[in-house]
Amino acid sequence: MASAQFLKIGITCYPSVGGSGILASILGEELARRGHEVHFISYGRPFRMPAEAPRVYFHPVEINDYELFKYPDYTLPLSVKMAEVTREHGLDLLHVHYAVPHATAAILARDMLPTDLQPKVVTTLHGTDTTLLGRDPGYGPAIRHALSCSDAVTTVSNFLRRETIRVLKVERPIEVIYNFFEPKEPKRSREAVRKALGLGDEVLLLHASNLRPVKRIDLLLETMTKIVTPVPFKLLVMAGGDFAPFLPEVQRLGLENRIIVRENVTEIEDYLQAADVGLFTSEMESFCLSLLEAMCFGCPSVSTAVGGIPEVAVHEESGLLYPFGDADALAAGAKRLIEEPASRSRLGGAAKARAKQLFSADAIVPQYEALYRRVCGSR
Ligand code: GMT
Repeated sequence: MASAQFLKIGITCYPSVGGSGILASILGEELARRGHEVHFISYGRPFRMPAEAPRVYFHPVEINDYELFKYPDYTLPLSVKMAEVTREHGLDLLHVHYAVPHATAAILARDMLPTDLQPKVVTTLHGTDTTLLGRDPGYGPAIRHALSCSDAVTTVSNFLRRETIRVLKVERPIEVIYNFFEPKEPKRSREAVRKALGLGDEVLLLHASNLRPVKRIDLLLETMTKIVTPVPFKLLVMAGGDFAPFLPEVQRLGLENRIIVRENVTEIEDYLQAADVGLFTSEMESFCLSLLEAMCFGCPSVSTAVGGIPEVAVHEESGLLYPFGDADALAAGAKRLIEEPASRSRLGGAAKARAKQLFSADAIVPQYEALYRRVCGSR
């Protein structure tokens, strides 16, 4: 068990490209930087987990594909690994990101251990664990149970807190701790990156997402077809996944010369600094980490005003927000920012200041530390 000042923290998340895994990775990195010991427990090394940082460890979960099982099981081996790591390293708490199946596994791990070794369990909901799976009768009751057995539950926006109470009928307290982003120094200059992308003086729009259906790439492409301006512009899609399935539609719409795709980029800062305007067309976002990442580089976004997005950027102040599905309005907003460098710089400057004030590591990580210390009580 850790000293009162520094804690031993297990973090479980999905290691693949996705907002919850990214947030969990950067949180782990920041906690270790502040002196805590951080143990990532997952089936793979989280995508943005720091390579060789002090006080950061990774414990892989082995998954067996027993013949008897039609579907491989992850929840039980995960819970066994969580219990094992807790016992061996004296973890104070398990912080799980995304409820399914991580919160259930953590509760089980805690129950497997003798009372004096039991870790506290903190569950952070990120979005579709409430907005999609929470509504599924095959998952909802299990999520609700895991939340009621957690020592603390957080959501990444007020929107998601309200939805969790409404959808899952949760009666226990839920704390909102916003996502954060701490940009690293870009490795290349803006000019070098733009040159490598084949750009001249085009205004560069940026869309970054994992391309899941909720991101509504169809609406993104439709919006692109509606931006009519004499100012040259292109769209860079930073795809967390395979963009190939969208290429036929890109061609059908005649957008092949307007769109540049980069898949599974790790040095995102290089590209963020090269972008001028973000473009996000999701039908649901509990927060939208990609929008925040753009804000950190003074890049204002044109976005749908869904879910928690209005808590991240404020319309006409630090971004432009329009109703979901309104491709005409989104295109008009993008056209305005393409044509008006002064508006870009005003909204971008405010976006950067807002990101620093509300969504930086210094603003957010102490909130998690305070929560951990509270649930760990006198430890
Ligand atoms: O992609 C993920 O890892 C999780 C995903 C989801 O669907 O739950 O993303 C959510 O978590 C991100 C980090 O907190 C948020 O920025 C995203 O807005 C949120 N996605 C949705 O709500 C659709």
